[in-house]
Amino acid sequence: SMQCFPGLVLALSSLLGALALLQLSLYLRVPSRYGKHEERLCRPRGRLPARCAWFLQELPSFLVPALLLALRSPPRLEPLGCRLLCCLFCWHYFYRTFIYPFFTRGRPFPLQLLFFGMLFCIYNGFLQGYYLIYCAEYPNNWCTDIRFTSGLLLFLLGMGINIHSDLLLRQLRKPGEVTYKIPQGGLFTYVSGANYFGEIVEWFGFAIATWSLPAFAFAFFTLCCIGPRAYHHHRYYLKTFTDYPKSRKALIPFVF
Ligand code: NDX
Repeated sequence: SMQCFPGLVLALSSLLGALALLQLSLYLRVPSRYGKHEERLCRPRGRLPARCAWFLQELPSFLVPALLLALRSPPRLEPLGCRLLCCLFCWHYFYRTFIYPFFTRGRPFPLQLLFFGMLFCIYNGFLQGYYLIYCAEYPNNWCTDIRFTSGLLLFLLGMGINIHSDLLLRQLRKPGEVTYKIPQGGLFTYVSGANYFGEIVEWFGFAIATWSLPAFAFAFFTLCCIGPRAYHHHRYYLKTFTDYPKSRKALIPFVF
């Protein structure tokens, strides 16, 4: 049966950190080619409806840790590492897999990116789940530790911002529409990438609550992946809409 190999966790986390840097170097100048940054000439054959694409892409991040959790035997008594924290991760991906895709009004998604996205979700789902279920050990009073409580709070706050902002974006379009408009309301009042800001806060909260290398590596990856994307969205809006709110920042309210 499976057990904890600290070397494996270290290796996988380091590779995730390296991927984050690769991502940053690739996408700082040019945005990743999906959504509003996709080239017009892309063959329609190489795409899948947004609904299927997001469902398939994010499913492994829910399924892999959920299966690891279900197959863990004998069940651990420590409730925190094994259950609550892993369930937080699964909870996010439950939303992203089973709720978000069914309401999205996004454009068809490129198959090639879907493939890499899925690989990424398998990798990260395994790393986070494996670490929390087989390796993590917390003292009995971790529930009252400032890292756990503040991290959990940030996680919930970020998730709330992310879901609310996703909803505001969706409401910009009628079903079947594919045009872009200026997002309004919520945190979009302050930043162009309100959904991304929420997601980043969420995963840094998760990292603090779990106080673990894999979770910090993932939070860093998220920052390197969607941070530049928020910046490219911002530039796109400034270029496209002459009446775009001047005081709005790219990612961090009042700062950047
Ligand atoms: N999926 C995370 N890398 C990614 C997919 C792409 O969950 O090869 C990372 C995720 C993947 C990426 C994933 C990993 C790295 C990959 C990358 C592709 C290349 C890259 C594989 C897995 C890679 C290396 C080199 C390392 C191998 O038509 P539309 O689609 O634009 O419509 C949009 C709509 N909308 C508007 N509608 C009207 N008016 C406007 N002005 C609008 N603006 C937007 O709203 C969409 O339907 C919707 C949201 O659009 P957008 O662009 O704001 O968000 P999007 O990027 O689609 O993300 C959706 C949500 C969001 O909440 C975000 O926080 C979360 O997913 N997310 C996204 C990416 C990664 C991630 C979270 C994470 O790292 N945690």
